Amino acid sequence: MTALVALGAAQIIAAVLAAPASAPVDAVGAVSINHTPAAVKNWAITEFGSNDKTVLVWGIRGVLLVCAVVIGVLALRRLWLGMAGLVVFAAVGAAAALAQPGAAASYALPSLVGAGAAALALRYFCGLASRELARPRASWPPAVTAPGQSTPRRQSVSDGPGDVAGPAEQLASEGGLAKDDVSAVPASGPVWRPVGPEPVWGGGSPDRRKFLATSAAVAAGSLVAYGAGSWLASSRNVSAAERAIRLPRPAVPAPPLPAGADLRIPGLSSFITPNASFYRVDTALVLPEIAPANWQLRVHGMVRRELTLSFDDLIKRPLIEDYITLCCVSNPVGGPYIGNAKWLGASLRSVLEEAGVMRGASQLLATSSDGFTSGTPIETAMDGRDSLLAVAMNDAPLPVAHGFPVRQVVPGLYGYVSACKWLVDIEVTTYAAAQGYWVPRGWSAQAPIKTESRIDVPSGQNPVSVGSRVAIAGEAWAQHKGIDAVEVRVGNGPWQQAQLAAVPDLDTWRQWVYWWDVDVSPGNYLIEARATDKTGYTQTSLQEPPEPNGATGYPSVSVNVVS
Ligand SMILES: Nc1nc2c(c(=O)[nH]1)N[C@H]1C(S)=C(S)[C@@H](COP(=O)(O)O)O[C@H]1N2
Ligand SMILES: [Mo]
Repeated sequence: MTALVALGAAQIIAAVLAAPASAPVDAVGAVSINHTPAAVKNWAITEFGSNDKTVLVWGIRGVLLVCAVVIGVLALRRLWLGMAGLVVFAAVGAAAALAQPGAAASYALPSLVGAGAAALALRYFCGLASRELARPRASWPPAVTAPGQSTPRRQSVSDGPGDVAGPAEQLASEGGLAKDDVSAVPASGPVWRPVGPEPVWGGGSPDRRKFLATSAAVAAGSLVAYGAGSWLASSRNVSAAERAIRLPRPAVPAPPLPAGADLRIPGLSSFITPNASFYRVDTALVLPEIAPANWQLRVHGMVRRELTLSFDDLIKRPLIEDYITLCCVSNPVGGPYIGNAKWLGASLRSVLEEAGVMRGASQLLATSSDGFTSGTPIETAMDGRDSLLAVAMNDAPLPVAHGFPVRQVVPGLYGYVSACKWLVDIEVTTYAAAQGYWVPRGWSAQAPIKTESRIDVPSGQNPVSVGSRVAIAGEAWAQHKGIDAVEVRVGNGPWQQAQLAAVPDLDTWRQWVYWWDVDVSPGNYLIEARATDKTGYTQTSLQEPPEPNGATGYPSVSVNVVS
């Protein structure tokens, strides 16, 4: 109960402050993301993918609930013990909020007000409960609820879609909590009827009824506050500003998309990845919402002339459009953290030339509004490839999740060293002087994308028949080098040349297909692929994990051949 009151009050304050990052759950989440050991974080990204944050937020709410039970039990013994627990709580929430990038002193407010409200609730409920405790014992222990009976109900409540299920589940567990609190109190009359779904507040003393009624009212009020707070925060977003943007025509349009770029084989990923299904990897629990009117990019450090660009300044520059395949270093062999889009943006090189990079500088340290940093080799950013300060993705303004209003995109480098989203600052520096976010966490300071391939079909789910013709197809990539060949082998048979699809330029992945006439005897077969890039390098068979600079090994799929 106390937890609900605290969260409800805190969320409202966070919304009023228009600083979602100051809400305790999100702040604690953000801090835990930044302090999670890299191994755990990598595991979370691989296990839960883009759902890793949902899991984290629910984890924090779970921990909060457990702590609330402890505080409640303590408070029943000694009120000051419970209060002390709340103080610790408020301190953790406030400290986490204050640690957010750009935090003002007011960021501590949601946690403090939340804890204050919780303290009032705690005192009130303890008063009621202790009066109840003083009552004479009747039948103890009371009839027990069959464990299986209330549980299914809770689960069915939590089965709904994320946000709707959230508070409802909390209410359900909170109901359980209140029940447990009260069950510790010897009660008179029939308390626990052996039925799950019906509420237990039937008989009992007036105090008891008052307790339960007030609990229900406070719980409902807190949930409404929590919901309203979350809604307020999300309604103050930048979607209107995003819709209002009119994108200028590119000075350098993308090369025409060749007719055969998409092989259109069922099960094969499309050549262009739609924005809605583009993978997302970042450390942001609350997506930064930056209105273009408030956006600025500062370019400083080892430059002759410091620059500050507004959004208008940026899109008035000649814009370049290009197809570029973005890839995450955490992508395992055969994995999903890769996507191809048509980007539009200002030339990063031209901005750097205007600033005048000083001799000796080696690294561009890009910083996002939420404090993430990526370190890009200056040499790569300036060697003539389409390094972009991107404002659009597939003919639409950047989605907020992909860095609105401006992000960096550099073909040929993994995202963590090149693709800073919500970009606000570029410092020209050296590798000796500064490290990007992931470098002290065990990842390489420099990370060019490795020449790799993926098999999309067959998926291996269904058997294939002897005598049939099966498409073995996928993608291969070696951004800014280009793919020269893909080979496929079945079982331990000879490597066979796959057919390559057309590509607009060297910066994208390339589809391929090998038509397999299934002429083997029934059984299980391992299909493997390997790519060769235009420098003549063939991807290695050596299996390496993503850490520290990208997974290697042949992609493979096991198929069952039947007669
Ligand atoms: N601000 C910010 N930018 C970021 C990251 C981040 O955590 N924060 N992650 C990087 C990583 S690791 C990758 S792989 C790409 C992913 O870009 P996407 O989410 O648009 O696919 O963004 C990069 N840019
Ligand atoms: Mo990444």
